Amino acid sequence: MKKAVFFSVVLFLFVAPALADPNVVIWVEQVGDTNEVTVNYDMNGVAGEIRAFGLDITVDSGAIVYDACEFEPNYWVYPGSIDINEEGGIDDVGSPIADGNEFPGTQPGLDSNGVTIEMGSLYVGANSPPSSGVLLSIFIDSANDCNVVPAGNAARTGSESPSPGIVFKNWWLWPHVYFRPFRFIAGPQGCACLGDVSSAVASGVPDGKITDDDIVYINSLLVNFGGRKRTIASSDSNFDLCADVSSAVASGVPDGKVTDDDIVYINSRLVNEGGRKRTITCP
Ligand SMILES: [Ca+2]
Ligand SMILES: [Ca+2]
Repeated sequence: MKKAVFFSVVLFLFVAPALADPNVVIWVEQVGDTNEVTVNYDMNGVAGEIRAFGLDITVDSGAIVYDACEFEPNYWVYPGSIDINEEGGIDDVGSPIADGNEFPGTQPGLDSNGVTIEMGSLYVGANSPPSSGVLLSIFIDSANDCNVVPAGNAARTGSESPSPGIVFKNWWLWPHVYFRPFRFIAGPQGCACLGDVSSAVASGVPDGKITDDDIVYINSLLVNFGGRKRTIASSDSNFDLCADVSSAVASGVPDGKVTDDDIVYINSRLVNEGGRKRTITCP
């Protein structure tokens, strides 16, 4: 018994300084000028300290969260919807986005002003999740600037956790959690004219008009891989805000990535005139 107490004290002395105030930070951040917002965590250098997250991410000013992706693979356990069979096998891993109709206190889900996230990890020791990183990305559709607010969802993590929405490995250290909101800036910034990315097939400098040269230039960015063109995510160094003009071949709404759909959309606007594509002058 004395040994157990001694080791607990020694463990506390070694671990506690690493968890000095502020212990854990959860924050959100817009990716450049895009409609992507990353949800980030920092365990202050203690890998694996957070065993599970139960978070609400909400937006205001009429904005909606229309997609979520790029989930941190170390937090792949989705307790709200995982389906485990009688043999203990997993029939369905489920979804990190909680069902808004499941029980009170849950955000409505995608295509609304809020989502509830449930993500847990079973990994320990050297395999523990990194001490900081991106937990997931959400995508926001908003005509106006809006606040993106992360918060703990106490109902998802139970009363044993000292901080609502977070399950700690070393709960007895009572780490503090700080949630930091972010002001999302709506609309394209730094792009005067969607679709105008180049003045010639290889320049990459906008010239105030949309022509076939812009299409050829975007096409050159989408290098073929096995016959399929790649996707340029907003985090990619080749991402060009002005090249993201559409989410589908006919939508005309940017979606935070450049794909062949953007090319098809621009092409559809350049109506053929006597076999030659027209020029669209930027406003
Ligand atoms: Ca151009
Ligand atoms: Ca696009």
